[in-house]
Amino acid sequence: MQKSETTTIERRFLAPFHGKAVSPPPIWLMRQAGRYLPEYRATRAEAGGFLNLCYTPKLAAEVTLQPIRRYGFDAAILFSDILVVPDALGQQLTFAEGEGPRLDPVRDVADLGRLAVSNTASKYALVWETVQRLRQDLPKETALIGFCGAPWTVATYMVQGEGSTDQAKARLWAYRDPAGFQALIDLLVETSITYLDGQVKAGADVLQIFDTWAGSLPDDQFDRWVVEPTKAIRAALKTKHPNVPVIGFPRGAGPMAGWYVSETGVNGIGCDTATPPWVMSEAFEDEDVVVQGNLDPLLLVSGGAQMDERIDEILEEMDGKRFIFNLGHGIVPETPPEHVAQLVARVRAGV
Ligand code: 1CP
Repeated sequence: MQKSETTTIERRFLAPFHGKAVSPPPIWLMRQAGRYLPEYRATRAEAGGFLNLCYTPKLAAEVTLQPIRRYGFDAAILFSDILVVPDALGQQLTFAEGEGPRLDPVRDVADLGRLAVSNTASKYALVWETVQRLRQDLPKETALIGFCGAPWTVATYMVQGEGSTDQAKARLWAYRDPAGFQALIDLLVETSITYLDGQVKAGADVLQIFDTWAGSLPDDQFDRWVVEPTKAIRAALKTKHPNVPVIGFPRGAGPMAGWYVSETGVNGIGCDTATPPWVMSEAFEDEDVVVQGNLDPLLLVSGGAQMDERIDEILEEMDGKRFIFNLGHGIVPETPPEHVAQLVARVRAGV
């Protein structure tokens, strides 16, 4: 008890989740470890491939720490990928150099027979070991974020077999055979709870659920495949770990974001690039939720006065609110590392 009280005070990242707005706001960036950093590229080469990197706790912990050493972010995010979950379930996954992920697609209920939650133990154990190492190696003032992909977004990759712009194959399965698609989603809900529970037991302070493709569904489908599964995961974790905040990132949810927050019970809402700062500031006022967002990752690439102006606009709009500064989506490989330093300095200088 005493230990958790101490850590809460030491990690200012957690203050907004305890009802306290802090100024300047805590800052971390989605995909803060990655190809824009030369030291990441070196460690990835040492690992001999992306999945090896995810499953080698020493190296995964190392790349998690790299952006913390450079920029002193208020939170580190476990280095892994949302597609570790289908891989652990038994779906064949590869990451070829310079290409996106490729999976042996699941297209119907019969294909689900190839997957099992009982397959996951050895691979999840490696991720949990990474979390354990991180909790030991991180500065004590740095919070540690664990994560998973939301069932809907993970399912879009499992069904399509690769990244896509419209998630057509998953949407069509969901529309044509909702009961069958529900079986896939239920499997993902169950295994995501196990996976996140293990991350918390290993030392994660906060969890984020990435729903990158939430915005590809119309409202009724959004309710069934985005809201309901997230609500189930959130509820199960609340029973196990009532004090561990969960941040949802339903990218592209637009006007459904408020409903997502109130229905799922998430403690933080990640706002995407298209959310106007005044909406971030006003739309969630009636909810007990921390707002996170939302600088355009491409403004971080371009940098300069335009970036500075937008940072200031976000800071001014969110001043006095329970807010965490972030991008509106993940950092891109073209980002100059010195622009990240400039962003952090500007946010830390305050409004
Ligand atoms: O070659 C490489 O080094 C691979 C590039 C890469 C990296 C650095 C991939 C492949 N994944 C990651 C790490 C990663 N992915 C993290 C690490 C922690 C961090 O620093 O933030 C996280 C949280 C993710 C999450 C992730 N993976 C998402 C959700 C967030 C988002 O950006 O939308 C998604 C959709 C993925 C799938 C994925 N993994 C990798 C790629 C290139 C993709 C996208 C594929 C596509 O849609 O085409």
